[in-house]
Amino acid sequence: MNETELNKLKLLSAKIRIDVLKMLEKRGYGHLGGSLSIVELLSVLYGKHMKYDPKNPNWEDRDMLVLSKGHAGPGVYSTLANVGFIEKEMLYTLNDGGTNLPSHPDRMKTPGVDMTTGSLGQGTSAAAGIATGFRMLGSDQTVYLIVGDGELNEGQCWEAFQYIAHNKLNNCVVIIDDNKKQLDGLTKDICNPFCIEEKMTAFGFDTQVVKGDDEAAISDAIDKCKEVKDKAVCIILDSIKGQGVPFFEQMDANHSVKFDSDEVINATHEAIKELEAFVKEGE
Ligand SMILES: Cc1ncc(C[n+]2csc(CCOP(=O)(O)OP(=O)(O)O)c2C)c(N)n1
Ligand SMILES: [Mg+2]
Repeated sequence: MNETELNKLKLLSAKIRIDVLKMLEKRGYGHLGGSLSIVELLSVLYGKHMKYDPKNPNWEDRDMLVLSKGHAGPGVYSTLANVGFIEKEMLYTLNDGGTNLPSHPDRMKTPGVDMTTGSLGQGTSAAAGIATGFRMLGSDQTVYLIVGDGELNEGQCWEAFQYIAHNKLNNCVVIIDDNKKQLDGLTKDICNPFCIEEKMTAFGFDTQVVKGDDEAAISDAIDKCKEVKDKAVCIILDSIKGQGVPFFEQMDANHSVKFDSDEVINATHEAIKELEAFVKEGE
């Protein structure tokens, strides 16, 4: 990837991160850690790889995203606002009564949301079904599936992975956000997934591991997935829960954060200030 393209993605990552922070602060609470760990991934997907039309969200030939770890909805909403699917003001309606931005994605409510998710595990089967549909239609569309490392506790994930691998559905890019934490602690302490890379390889996937904050590496990994023929593909994101904001990276309980203390609010404002300066300099 050339420097201009990389800079464009880094700017998009910064803008997505800013809006996640702003919308959650405005709400007063929310799923911060797992939204921030996929910011660079979302930037690379929507900034470079995915085929979509914000003016026509239901365009039949689009690529699709299934955010199986649906609680990271704010990450996706912020992305959709930055690529033109929704207005930025809408971000501040998160979780309001009657909102079109529920905390977990709902494809009937939000333009650009391709699958309703939130009950962990279920998005994996939905993506497997979508990929099967694309295959049956002879379409070259791709579905990108984002799964959490804690979500791997759900047996349904492994059924879906086995199906995807067996059917060599390389039009379903399985991306596991290995941010090492789940709701209430470290994934390895709660239900150890052991080596996810070895597991996915054993399940029959062509598996790559990339740093979760490295747009160029993530993009290269997606390019490599496109070259794999006759085999399912998996990317493991070696990410950090709370990624990109040192204060939140270091916070122990950063799954759902309350913005009710000066410490949290000041750290949020400081991060937004730095990110906005980065965007200003880059544009
Ligand atoms: C079936 C189901 N059980 C429990 C929950 C509650 N829940 C929401 S997020 C979460 C932890 C998920 O951890 P992980 O997949 O690692 O997500 P991340 O670290 O990316 O936030 C849990 C248990 C849920 N949404 N669905
Ligand atoms: Mg996790």
